[in-house]
Amino acid sequence: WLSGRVSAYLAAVRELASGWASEPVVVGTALVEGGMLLAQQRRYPAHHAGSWELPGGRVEPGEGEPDAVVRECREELATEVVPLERVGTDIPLSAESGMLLRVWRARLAVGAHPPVPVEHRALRWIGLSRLAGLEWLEADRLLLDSLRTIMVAE
Ligand code: 9L3
Ligand code: MG
Repeated sequence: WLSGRVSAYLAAVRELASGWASEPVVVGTALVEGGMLLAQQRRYPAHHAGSWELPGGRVEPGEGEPDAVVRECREELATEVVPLERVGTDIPLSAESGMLLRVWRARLAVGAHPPVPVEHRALRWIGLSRLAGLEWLEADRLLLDSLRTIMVAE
């Protein structure tokens, strides 16, 4: 009886530890409509304020990346999106945090409301010609070539 309880306990500890070991992921959303990409301007923290990024945020424990994309777009844009596929490579957010940015291409769901800036300073639909001129967060800027590719393919 005792050894059964001990091994069940050890299995639970092992499962917890594997969750801790995995790298935290931040999802970004490449929402492209009619060849235009949606960018949003951060309000906080201070060192990011005024810079532009793809909508998104941290994946919660036990949450899938596409589900996180849908949830973040509901929270930040008050709209409904459909995640389609990954765009570009994993981008390390900073050496200390160990977080990775993983971007998903998405479309607005049929009948979805137009996105609005719920917690951000502004939203902007960006065409190819203005993509490079925007003041992107460093991590997002590294994805511009991949973003161009999906905008052209639209
Ligand atoms: N981040 C960078 N690029 C993005 C997103 C959505 C997030 N496109 C960075 C900024 C923050 C961290 O990831 O340091 C967590 O994002 P959030 O939860 O503040 O949106
Ligand atoms: Mg966010």
